[in-house]
Amino acid sequence: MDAVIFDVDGTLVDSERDGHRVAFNLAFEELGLPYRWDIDLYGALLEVTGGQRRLHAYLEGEGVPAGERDELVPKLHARKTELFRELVADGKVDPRPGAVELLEDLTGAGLRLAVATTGSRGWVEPLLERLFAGVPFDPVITGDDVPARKPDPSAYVMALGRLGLPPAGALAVEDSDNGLVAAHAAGLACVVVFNDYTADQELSQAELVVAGFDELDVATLRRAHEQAQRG
Ligand code: XBP
Ligand code: MG
Repeated sequence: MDAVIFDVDGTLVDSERDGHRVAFNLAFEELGLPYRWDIDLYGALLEVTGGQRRLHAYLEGEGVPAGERDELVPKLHARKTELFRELVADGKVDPRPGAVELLEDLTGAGLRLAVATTGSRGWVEPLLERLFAGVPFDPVITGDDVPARKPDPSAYVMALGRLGLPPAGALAVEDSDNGLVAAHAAGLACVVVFNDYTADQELSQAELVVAGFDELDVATLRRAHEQAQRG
């Protein structure tokens, strides 16, 4: 194992319920739209990855015609991205407990770190700079860099390409069923650190499933990776 590739939303950071969801709602309000996503509804909407795809799917369900959606979604999403950046800058989004320590230990052990997220580069970069300053993520692959969002494997395939590694040379760390499917489809072993939104998802195919980073260290990740290689 030469590298560990991390998902961001729900994995490195608790960003969905009190971050993205809040930003989507503020954007609805600012644009004079009646929609509001409560905590439970947002959990269901998370099955569609990528903010723009999520907005399209929801607005279609609300009966908004395709032409109107095509106009509304980019506007809403651009404003939502700005609002989410403000929430991050205001300290409203935190790393998951133990994430920073694990990243430091992995770097100390000589492992390379990368990011593969379906989120947008407009907020991913400032978030990493603010919450994970000094962590040498390289590459950082975002949803803007790839043709399709998770569960499509393209973010992971691109990360491996940029690392110059075969799938057996790396491990993915994810929080969700969509992320797990994406990692496996790229040929990567995958450890899942679930959260409140993803605890009941189908995660049994993961090499290891844990509730938090306090259950993970460098040796545990190496073991999960080795077991996967032995099949
Ligand atoms: C995360 C997402 C993202 C965020 C919002 O999925 O689906 O869309 O919810 O970010 P994953 P954007 O953790 O599997 O990468 O609005 O920038 O898309
Ligand atoms: Mg995630």
